Amino acid sequence: MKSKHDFIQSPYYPGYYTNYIDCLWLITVEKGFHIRLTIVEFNLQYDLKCLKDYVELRDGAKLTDPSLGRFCGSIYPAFVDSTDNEMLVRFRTDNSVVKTGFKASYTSIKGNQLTKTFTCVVSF
Ligand SMILES: [Ca+2]
Repeated sequence: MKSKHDFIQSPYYPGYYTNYIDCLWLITVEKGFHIRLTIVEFNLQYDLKCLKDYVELRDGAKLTDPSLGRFCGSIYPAFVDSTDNEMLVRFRTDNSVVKTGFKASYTSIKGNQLTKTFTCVVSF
């Protein structure tokens, strides 16, 4: 069984990654748990549609599973949660311009712990 807390990072991190990378990480946690991926550092080549260098997260084990987002440049969410107990992370780079890449941690969360409640009251 995998540990419940671990890191993934781009090749050579914190050094510069290389061109023509296509990395896949399949994160699996115990059934009945979800995955929360938290990005710690993120510095990729930027382009408007994230077609050059990018990290894309899939809500499942396959590249055809729904995307949880594609990120590049230095714009990324605080964390991303999977629906079930698998998440596929893909890191691709094109043929030019390299940066320091990314580091992310993930943890498993019991189903009902993902539920968030939020209340906001504005008084004048
Ligand atoms: Ca590039």
